[in-house]
Amino acid sequence: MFSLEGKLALVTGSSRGLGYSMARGLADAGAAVVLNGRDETRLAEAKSSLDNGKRTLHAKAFDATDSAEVEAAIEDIEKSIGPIEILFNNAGIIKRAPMVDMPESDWRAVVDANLTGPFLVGRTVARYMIQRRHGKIVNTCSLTSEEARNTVSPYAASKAGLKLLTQSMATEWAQYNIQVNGIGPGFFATELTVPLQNDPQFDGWIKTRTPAARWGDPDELIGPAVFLASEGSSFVNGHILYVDGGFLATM
Ligand code: GCO
Repeated sequence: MFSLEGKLALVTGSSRGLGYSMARGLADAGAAVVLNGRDETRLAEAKSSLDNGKRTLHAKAFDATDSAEVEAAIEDIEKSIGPIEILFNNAGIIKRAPMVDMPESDWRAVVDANLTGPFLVGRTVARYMIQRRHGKIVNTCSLTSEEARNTVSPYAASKAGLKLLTQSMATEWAQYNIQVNGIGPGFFATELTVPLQNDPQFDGWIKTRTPAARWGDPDELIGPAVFLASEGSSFVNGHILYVDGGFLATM
């Protein structure tokens, strides 16, 4: 029930980081995977690095926040590659600054990437999934879907919004046999968190605040991602699956 053989998955923001790891895991579970990013060169490098001769990989560069690009890209994937049966809305950015110093442009860019993008890509793909009465959508949420943290206000506000967008999608699309859920990574060692990993005080806080007493390894997201993408979660709707070493389980 956890095989993804014969399925086509689109993973936005999969040139690097958690999206890259989840894309690799979905491919190893049998899915054909369409990688996505805004930078063609970086996307081609990611596809090449993942290509081990056994994985079925495609690449489609588009900006998930641009509705015209999204609609054209999804139509092209559906026509030239195949029906998108699994969507991971993973693309996202972060800007860190105290709210009183946060440039408005940074606020708008983060909310656009982390909330408007999943809305645009999600509802465009859902139009095709609804016709087929089948689909799986997974939105990359965050610990900040539940709790705030200093200096990441637009990220937290957008990820909290993404939790309720996930529940909204589940509410409207479950009747069409589309399961929409979120995956909530805790603190993982990726490019996005390098400044935090390199901060001895923050690194020490993570290791004491997290019951597992360590940062997550991106490969540890793969099992939960495959579960949410597979028929094993056919009656799971609107759930945010936190993969956080126990961070949210404790005060
Ligand atoms: C931060 C991190 C976030 C966290 C994530 C945990 O600055 O807080 O970059 O991306 O890792 O929110 O769920």
